[in-house]
Amino acid sequence: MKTKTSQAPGVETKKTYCRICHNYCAMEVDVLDGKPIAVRGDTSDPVYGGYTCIKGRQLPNAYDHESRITQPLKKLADGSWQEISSAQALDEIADKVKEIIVADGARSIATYCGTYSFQESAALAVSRAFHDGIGSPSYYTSVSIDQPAKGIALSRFGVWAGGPHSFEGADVALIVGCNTLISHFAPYGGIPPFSPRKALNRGLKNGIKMIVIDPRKTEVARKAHIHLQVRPGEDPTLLCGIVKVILDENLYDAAFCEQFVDGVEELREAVKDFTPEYVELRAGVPAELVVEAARVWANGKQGTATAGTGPNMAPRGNIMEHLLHVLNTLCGRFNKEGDKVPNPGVLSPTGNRKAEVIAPWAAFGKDFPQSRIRGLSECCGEMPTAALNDEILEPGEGQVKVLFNIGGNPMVAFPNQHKTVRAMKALELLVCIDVKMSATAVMADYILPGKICLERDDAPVMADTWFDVPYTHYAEAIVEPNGDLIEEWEFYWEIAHRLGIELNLGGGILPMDAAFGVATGGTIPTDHKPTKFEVLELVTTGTKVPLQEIRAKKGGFVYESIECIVEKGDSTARLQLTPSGIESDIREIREEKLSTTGIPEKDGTYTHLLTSRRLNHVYNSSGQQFEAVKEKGTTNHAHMHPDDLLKLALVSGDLVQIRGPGGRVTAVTKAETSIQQGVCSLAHGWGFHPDYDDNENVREIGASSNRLISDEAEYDPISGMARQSAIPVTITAL
Ligand SMILES: Nc1nc2c(c(=O)[nH]1)N[C@H]1C(S)=C(S)[C@@H](COP(=O)(O)OP(=O)(O)OC[C@H]3O[C@@H](n4cnc5c(=O)[nH]c(N)nc54)[C@H](O)[C@@H]3O)O[C@H]1N2
Ligand SMILES: Nc1nc2c(c(=O)[nH]1)N[C@H]1C(S)=C(S)[C@@H](COP(=O)(O)OP(=O)(O)OC[C@H]3O[C@@H](n4cnc5c(=O)[nH]c(N)nc54)[C@H](O)[C@@H]3O)O[C@H]1N2
Ligand code: SF4
Ligand SMILES: [Mo]
Repeated sequence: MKTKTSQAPGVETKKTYCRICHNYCAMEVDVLDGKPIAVRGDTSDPVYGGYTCIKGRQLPNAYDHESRITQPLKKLADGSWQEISSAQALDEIADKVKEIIVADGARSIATYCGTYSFQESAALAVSRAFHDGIGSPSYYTSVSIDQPAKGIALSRFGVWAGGPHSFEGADVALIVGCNTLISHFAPYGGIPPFSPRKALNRGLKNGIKMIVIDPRKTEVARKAHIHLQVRPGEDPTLLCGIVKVILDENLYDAAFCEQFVDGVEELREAVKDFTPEYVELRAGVPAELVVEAARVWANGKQGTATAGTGPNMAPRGNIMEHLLHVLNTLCGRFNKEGDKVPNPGVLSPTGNRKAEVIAPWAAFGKDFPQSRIRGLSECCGEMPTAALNDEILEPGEGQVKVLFNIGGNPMVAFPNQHKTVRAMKALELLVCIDVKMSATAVMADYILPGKICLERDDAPVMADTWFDVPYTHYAEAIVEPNGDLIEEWEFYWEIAHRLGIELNLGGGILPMDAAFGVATGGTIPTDHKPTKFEVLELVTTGTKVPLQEIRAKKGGFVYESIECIVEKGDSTARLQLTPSGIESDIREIREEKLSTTGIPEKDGTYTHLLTSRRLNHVYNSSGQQFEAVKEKGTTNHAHMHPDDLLKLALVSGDLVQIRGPGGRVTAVTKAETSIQQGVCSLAHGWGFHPDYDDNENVREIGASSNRLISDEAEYDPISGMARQSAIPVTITAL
């Protein structure tokens, strides 16, 4: 590997990218004796230009922090932990899996891929192949408790093959509940997250008009031309109102709709009663601002309407995402014939883009594997995570008995924490791949220590088309593994090997070594365990540049030679503004009974709507253990308007009890003028679990928002997702 020698003797500087979050910032790491001693942003990187955040800068610390698990742990009958070798752990796990498949069938073996499965770039493909190999549909990821509406909406709406407009060069952007300056999350067309403040400021300098819909004056909202401070959960109402103005005032691209779109008149009929006055009453946004936002949005030429987690987690996320497609489509915000696609992807298969519609497709329902819970089914290729607890607890054929929790933390991430406790306890085998003793790992039968990113090879497979330019980066392992560690893909390979199951990655079958025995039909090479590079070659088959060449670059690189111009299309498929179910869903919103202050009566009585948010210094439940992070805060504050605190005779720092549909927690308050009265904003991923935390230690470990949430009281009928934002709660002083 090409390295630069710095002044200190023995120290080598190596290039990599951070995988603490999905932003994949390019970094330089100083390595001494196989250990990382310092990290900094790689200022020579063409996309990131040296950008990093506090979380990524903890990487040297993460390598040998006292909280790190470096040896596999097995729970003994008395509840204590025994250190064992990974070979022994894998043998025992495989034996148990075999036994349970014979007794109960393959469906009883489940995987939950959490956020760190998305950072190890082979984890998703290999775990999926394992499930296909054993024939178990019990495959779950965090997507279905994050923004499942994104996939659902596309499957019903259809997709414009030329792709959406990007933020770069746009003159308008409509951003709904997404705070990229903190989260580095940016769905298509949102603020480029790679150095987000710079990108946003550049856009503003070029005259972009930002319309931000968020109950909170967020870091992004502070930069907005128009901030619509919506009542949590009322985005569908507000977006219907905006659509109505655009249709009434003929501000839409009639020619584009004529050629490629069905349902304009049906949509006009569906939203006709969402007058600006109705929107004002219900969503709390002044009528004139609704009209102004619609005009500013529709009068732009380039720009995309996108949403983040907030409105996706509030009720009716599917309609909300659908309405964003409606807005983009009505205004023709797509790359058309002859337009340049800024980044068609480097690791993605070669292919031209056409000016045409990819027809809607079936993604859920009766033709897919059925959940045994609440009438749900597999949705967009995975089972609904919000129903996993019940799949574990509900006896009968198909009951989940084994859970592989891969880089996730169900105890704080799943809705209804009390039920999650019961479910995790009920499992016959819980295996966690983690780096620390998380609230879920503490309940495991085996904990397998994962590698941190500096210890492994990866390529940014998931982010391939997120970049603004054809950029990619192959990161090689640059430090020695600090213990008897395992990668996520490798876990599945090891278990498959012991079960005699082949792993088919689409791009080909993963090699197995000689001990595997007879290969099926002689198709599997039986001479070696694959290297990560070989696995990634199969994960990314069809790259526009050979992976070998990308690896040889050492560092991030823009492949200027990859050009993509949208070609003339030939499909007759059309985008669907009102696919089956949408009109009645919209009508149902309008028919809901409201109180005189515009609040839906079905929500009953409550004092606040609790909303989700992200904090800069932590990544969900990751990072809390580091000293530099602790200095930023050791709890997730319940942010409330100062007048709301005053009404409870409280000040910032006092304790409150929050009661929700799923349970109660104690939280530490913090006054925030940027929040409306009646709203409480609380980050998730904090607290431990009910057997361990109480009112006494909330200042040290925070409060779990999922203890407040019920997976049964209100959930999406397609994805099963619980109401995870805009939750009616009652807050009292303690
Ligand atoms: N109420 C409520 N619930 C929510 C949300 C919300 O906003 N509100 N958000 C939802 C969303 S968007 C998501 S994505 C999910 C998140 O759901 P999860 O992914 O289940 O939760 P995390 O807290 O991200 O868990 C990450 C785990 O990975 C471990 N880890 C850290 N580094 C590594 C590593 O390098 N390798 C491995 N193998 N493990 C590592 C951490 O210690 C931690 O235990 O939660 C969802 N749940
Ligand atoms: N620093 C940091 N970065 C992270 C994470 C983290 O924990 N910390 N988590 C990562 C994960 S898993 C994900 S999925 C992404 C998420 O990325 P984002 O979606 O950008 O997440 P947030 O920053 O929580 O922004 C969501 C916004 O929605 C608003 N909101 C809440 N309820 C509603 C509502 O009903 N309507 C509207 N319009 N807005 C609402 C909140 O006030 C908040 O500003 O971030 C990722 N990045
Ligand atoms: S934003 Fe921070 S945590 Fe995310 S990749 Fe960049 S440095 Fe790492
Ligand atoms: Mo997420």
